[in-house]
Amino acid sequence: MRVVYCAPGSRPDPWLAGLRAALPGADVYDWSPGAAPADHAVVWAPPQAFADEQSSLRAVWNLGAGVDALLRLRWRDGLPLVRLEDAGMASQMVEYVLHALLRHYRGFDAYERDGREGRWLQRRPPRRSEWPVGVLGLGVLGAAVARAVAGLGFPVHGWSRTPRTLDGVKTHAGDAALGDFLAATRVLVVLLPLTDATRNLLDRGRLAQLQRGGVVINLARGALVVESDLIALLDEDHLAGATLDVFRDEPLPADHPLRRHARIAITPHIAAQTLREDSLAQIAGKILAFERGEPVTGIIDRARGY
Ligand code: NDP
Ligand code: OXD
Repeated sequence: MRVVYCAPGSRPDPWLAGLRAALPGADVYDWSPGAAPADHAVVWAPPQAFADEQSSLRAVWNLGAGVDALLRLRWRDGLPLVRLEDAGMASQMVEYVLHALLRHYRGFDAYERDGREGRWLQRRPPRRSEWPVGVLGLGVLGAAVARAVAGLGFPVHGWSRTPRTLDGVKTHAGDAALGDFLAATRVLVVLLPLTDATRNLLDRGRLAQLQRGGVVINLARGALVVESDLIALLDEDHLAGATLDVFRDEPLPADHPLRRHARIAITPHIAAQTLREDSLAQIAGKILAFERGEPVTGIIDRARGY
């Protein structure tokens, strides 16, 4: 079995070594134009030339949960494209959201500013009942986050395309339910895939439906949010803050307005990083199952876009 690796910008050696260890006997190599045709590809954001050249692939294994970059390429009809499912990302996402949520809810930014500026000021303690959290996307990552936040005693709402049931979470499904979901939400956690249906979903009209004093935590993809609308609603004091891990332009340019806004905290797309050992173990296990003719989970529905 031949396995080609293609993740431009990454250092291939540890990934190739990991794949060789996880798939003993496989011929594993890094892709460059003209490389031998492989049976399986392990990729992150490969170029179109890769998809064009590798015409014998039986499946493509994405080194991430999001497949928007993969779906921008033209692939052979019917070729299975498979994404990572959790692989150590759900617990990272939970940590990130709990940190961001508690920081906004407890007003730690204001206390840190007071500390630096010489003030000693005790504000009224917040009530969790006044800080309902809405999780957009109740998939592998969103469901883990919704459960963790509900476990802390916050009211939690969740939105998905099809109906979902989660203990401790009031769930909403489909476009018709989005308005009620937003109106019930003060802290919005975005964990939707970027698809034709979700691009620019959070524009001025929708963000304005969040409760006054709302907070946006976007961990999914930058293009889900209209950034200029988010900034306008922060400047108008409808929204109180935002924590953003993902952006339309990545790396975020050094002079970008999102970096300079006093109420926006940013991180460089690290909310849940791909863990080499966990992801290669998952992918190798699925490749072996696939080769035995067994069903594998995580195959993308190309028409749906995730
Ligand atoms: P899943 O595919 O498991 O879950 C997607 C969820 O979004 C599902 O609940 C799905 O609904 C819902 N959804 C999709 N389209 C719509 C729609 N049009 N309307 C309403 N709901 C919709 O994805 P994951 O949880 O694994 O990952 C989510 C995203 O997180 C990834 O696509 C990626 O962009 C991002 N990500 C970011 C990382 C970071 O470090 N910042 C790291 C990893 C992922 P349904 O349940 O009905 O199918
Ligand atoms: C992913 C990501 O989709 O890292 O896995 O954003």
